[in-house]
Amino acid sequence: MKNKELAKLFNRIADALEFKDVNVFRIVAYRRAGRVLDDLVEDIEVLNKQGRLAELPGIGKAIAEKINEYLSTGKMKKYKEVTKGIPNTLLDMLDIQNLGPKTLALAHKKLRVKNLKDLKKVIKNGSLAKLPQMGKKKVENIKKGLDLYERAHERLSIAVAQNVAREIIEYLKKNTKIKDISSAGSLRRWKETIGDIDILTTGKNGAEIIKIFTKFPKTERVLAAGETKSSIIVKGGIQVDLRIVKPKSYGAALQYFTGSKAHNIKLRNIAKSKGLKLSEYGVFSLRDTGVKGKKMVAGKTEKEVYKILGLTYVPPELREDRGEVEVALQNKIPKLIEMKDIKGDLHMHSTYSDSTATIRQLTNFAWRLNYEYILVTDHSESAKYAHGLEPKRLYKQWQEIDKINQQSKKLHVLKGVEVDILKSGKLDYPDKILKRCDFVIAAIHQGFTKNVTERIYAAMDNPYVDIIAHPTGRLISQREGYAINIHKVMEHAAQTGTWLELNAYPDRLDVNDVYLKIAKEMDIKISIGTDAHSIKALLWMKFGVAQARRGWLEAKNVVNTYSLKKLQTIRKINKNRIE
Ligand code: DGT
Ligand code: CA
Ligand code: CA
Repeated sequence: MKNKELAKLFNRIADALEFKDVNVFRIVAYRRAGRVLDDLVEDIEVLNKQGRLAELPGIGKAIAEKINEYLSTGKMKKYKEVTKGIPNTLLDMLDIQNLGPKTLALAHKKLRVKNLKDLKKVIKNGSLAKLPQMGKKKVENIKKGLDLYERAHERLSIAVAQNVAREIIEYLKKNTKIKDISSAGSLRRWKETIGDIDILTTGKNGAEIIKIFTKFPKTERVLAAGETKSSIIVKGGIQVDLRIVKPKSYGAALQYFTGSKAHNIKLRNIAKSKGLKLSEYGVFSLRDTGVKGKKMVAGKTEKEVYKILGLTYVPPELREDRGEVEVALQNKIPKLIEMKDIKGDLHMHSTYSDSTATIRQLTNFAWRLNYEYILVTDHSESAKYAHGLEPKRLYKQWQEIDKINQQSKKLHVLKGVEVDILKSGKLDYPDKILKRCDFVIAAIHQGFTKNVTERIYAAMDNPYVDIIAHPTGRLISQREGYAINIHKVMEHAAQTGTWLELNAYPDRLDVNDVYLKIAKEMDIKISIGTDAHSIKALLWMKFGVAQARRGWLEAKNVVNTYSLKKLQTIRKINKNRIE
C-alpha cells in the first residue's frame, strides 16, 4: 500500500509551501489530502485503478492527478519542485511549537539554520534574538517549544509510559461513558521503550469523549482532536494517541493498533491468501460478497480475529515478527510464564549496603506478594560506592537473617551476595565465604572494557557462583554495556550450568528479550531479579516477567518459579551430586 507514502508527500508539500509563505488555501488542500490518505483503509492503488479517486472526500482533480502520477511513475513533479533546496531536517522543525514558518525561513536564510543542532546553536549564541522582529522573549518561547519537541522525540521508559497510561485510562473511565478501554501499541507489547502511548476505546459520543480527553489535567498541548481520534502531549513531552471505535470492531482495532507493524503485515497476507481482508475495522470475506459490499466475519474480539485466520491466539508480547506467526499457524505457541508463577525474588539490596529497605521490611513486603523466598544480595567489600560489606558485616547480616527466619515461617529469607568480579578476574570474596551462602550472584561493576568476557568465564567456572547479574551491563538510553561477547558468555553459561539473570529494573532489562529467546533454545536457566534498592522496587518483577514473555520463556525456563527445594537441587554445586 502506498497510502502512507503519498500522505507524507502531500504533508511535505504543505510544509514546504508554508515555509515559503505562499497561498494558504493550497496549503490547506494538501494537508487535507495528507490526512485523508493517512486514514484511508482501502488501498489507494486499487482505487486509482478503478478510477474512483474522485469519490474520496478532499481529493479534487489536481490532487487526484498527482496521486495518479506518483502511482504510475514513482515520482511527483510538484513535490520535487516545491521542496527543492529545502532540507527535510528543516521542514521537520515546523513541528516545534512557537517556531513559525516565517521565523524558520528567516533563521535559514540569515543564519543558515538547517537542523536542530544549528537551531540550538543560534539560540545559545544569541544570534537568533538579534534578527529583525525577534528579541529575547520570542526566543525564550521557541526554546520552550524546542525542549518540548525534543522530549517528545525521545523514547520513554516502559515504567514511565505505563504510569502515564494508567492515569489517563483511570481519568477517562471516571469522566466519560466508555465501555472497553485498553492500551495498545508498543506499551501493550511491553517493549522496553515506548515511542508514544496508544489508547483504544469504544463509546457512543466520540467527540465528547475526545473533548474530555484533551482536558486531561496534565495536557500541555493538543495536536489533534476529531470525532474518532485525538493526540495530545502531556507533561514530560509524552504523546498520547486516543482512538475510539465501534464495539463490533474493537477486537480488530485492538489487534491492528497493538502491532507491531511487521506482525500485522504477516497477518494481512495470511488473510489475503484465505480470501479475507483484515483491517482495523474487522475481517471481511471478499469471496462471499453479497449485494451490499463485503461481509464482516470477525472483529469483535482479538481472539476471533486470530481464529478465523487459522492461528492460535498470539499474546501481545510475542507480536514482533520473530517467528510467532509461523508457530501460531502450527498451533505451537508456548505457554508463557506469568506473574503468578513467580515464587521468589533472587536479587535485592538492604540497608547493609546501598538500599533504603531493611531486611525485615523486604521480608514483610515480599510476603504480601505471596513469595515463598527472597535472596538478599548486598554488594561485596570493594564496592565502596555502595557501602559494600566487609566479611564482618556480612556475618552480622546472616545473624539477623537467621533471627528473622526463626521468628517467622511465613517466608524464607536466603543468604546471598552480589559479589564483584574484580578487574583482575578474581571474585571479591574468597570461596570460603561464598561456600556458606545459599546462592551467589556475581557481577561486573568495574572495568567495563577490560577482558570482560574472560572475567565472566572465570566467575562461571567458580562452583559457588549461581547467577551472573545483568550480563551485558547496558542501561537503556544511557549506556551501551560492557565490551562483551554475549554469545560466548551464553555458551559458557550452558556448559557450566550457571544461570543468567534477567534484571527486572526497567532501565536495565538485562539480558534483553532477544537474548532470552536464544538462551531458551540453549537450555540456559534464567533468574529474574528486581535488584531492588527499596521496598517498592520489588514490584518491578512485572517488568522482568513481561520481558521474559517477550523472550518466549515458559515457567520452566525461569528458576524463581521453582520451589525452594527444587531450586537447591538444581544449583550447579548440588546438581552433580544428585544426578
Ligand atoms: P512506538 O510508539 O514507536 O513505541 O511503537 P508502536 O508499535 O506503538 O507504533 P505506533 O504508535 O506508531 O503505532 C501503533 C500501532 O499501530 C503499531 O504497532 C501498528 C499500527 N500501525 C501504525 N501504523 C501502521 C502502518 O502503517 N501499517 C500497519 N500495518 N500498522 C500500523
Ligand atoms: Ca505507540
Ligand atoms: Ca501512536
